Amino acid sequence: MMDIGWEGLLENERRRDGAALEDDYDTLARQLARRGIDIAAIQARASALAVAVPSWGVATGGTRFARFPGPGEPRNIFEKLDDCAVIRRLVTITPEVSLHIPWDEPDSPAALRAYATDRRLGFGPINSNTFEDQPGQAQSYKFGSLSHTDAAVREQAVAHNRHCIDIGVALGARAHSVWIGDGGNFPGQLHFRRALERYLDSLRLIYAALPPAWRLFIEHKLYEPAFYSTVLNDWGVSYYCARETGDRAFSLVDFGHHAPNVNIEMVVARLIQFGKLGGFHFNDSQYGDDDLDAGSLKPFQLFLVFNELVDAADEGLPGFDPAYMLDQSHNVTDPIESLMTSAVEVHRAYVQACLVDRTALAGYQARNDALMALATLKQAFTTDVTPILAKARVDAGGAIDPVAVYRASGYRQQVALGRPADVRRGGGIV
Ligand code: RM4
Ligand code: MN
Ligand code: MN
Repeated sequence: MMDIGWEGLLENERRRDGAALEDDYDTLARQLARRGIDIAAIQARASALAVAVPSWGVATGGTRFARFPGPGEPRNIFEKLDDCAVIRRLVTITPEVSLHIPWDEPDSPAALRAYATDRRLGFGPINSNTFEDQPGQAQSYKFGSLSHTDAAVREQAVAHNRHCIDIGVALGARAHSVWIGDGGNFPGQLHFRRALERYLDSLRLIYAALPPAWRLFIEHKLYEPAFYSTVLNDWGVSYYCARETGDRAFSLVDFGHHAPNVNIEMVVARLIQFGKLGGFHFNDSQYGDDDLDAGSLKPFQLFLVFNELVDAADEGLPGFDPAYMLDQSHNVTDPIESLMTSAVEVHRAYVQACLVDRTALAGYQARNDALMALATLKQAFTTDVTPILAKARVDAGGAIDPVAVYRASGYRQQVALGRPADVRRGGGIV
């Protein structure tokens, strides 16, 4: 890895800002103690959170119109892991990378695993890709993949997913995540029921290849790239398919994959109740699958989702173990900065949710005191938990202010010297 001298930079930061952090932390500790909350217990919970970073997220994204590559973009999966290692080093709560195959297909999974281990990184869920054609591929996904009318296309798509699982096994991953672009642009194009049946048949074949300790995640999406109908269009269909497929098949919730204004926290609660919540792709959105930075637009929504998650965790619901991942596209920012900031915002929402006075909330709900029920949530949401997040990072060897340390390191400028600018033109989806 590039010799940046992180230890020295972090020491400097601790020397300069450590006392102020302790001061802020002690003040918050007293404030929480008055509410009957032990800050050390909250910090212990904060330290246990893990959010996977998407391999595709460390490269600059783009829109349908253009891509504006930044300096020092990673050119291959090894350089991507270098960038993920920086994120892990500074924010500490991102120990795993979620790979996209074939975008990041390793020639040698064993070599990639060793490279990751050297950088204290592991592998989160593997993501398959049957939404675009690869050079030399026998069958085209133009009209779908797992739900295609032609059995040969479905077989190819199933084989690709099985191949992803094989790679994941070699890398030490424990879950496989499937998102398909299958759908229709015109009324009449697809027989809705038949298409879903074909999808389910394909999914069962993928599930049959799942190693015993693995989980299968299926990700629904309302529209795009198909703009009239998609095969796995909403959480209800996702729940149905997960249930039909098997005990280790679960629904994955991507924040951007719903109709506008959908109550995502309630979708989450429903999936929890039905025992089928697999995990998340965190991001934020104004209009659709915008893939903006988590918590940048709707931090209260993110908090409300975590409120459901903490509620379920506190109840100790059997089998409740959602996997957390970021899924974002960074078009105008340095991807490392965006991913670090997003991980911190997810961390923040989680810790805020841990502060909810659940006994008080249950009482207000029982008495139908709507105003005080909301006030209870708002009390947690408006608590500035920044010192807890920073302390959790520092105690794990990370930064008080990850973006400031990253900027001071000159990492991007240094890697740019060895990573010539990418001059590819045209749009890029992520
Ligand atoms: C999709 C979906 C998948 C992601 C691709 C790149 O919209 O969110 O999770 O892998 O984009
Ligand atoms: Mn996603
Ligand atoms: Mn998406």
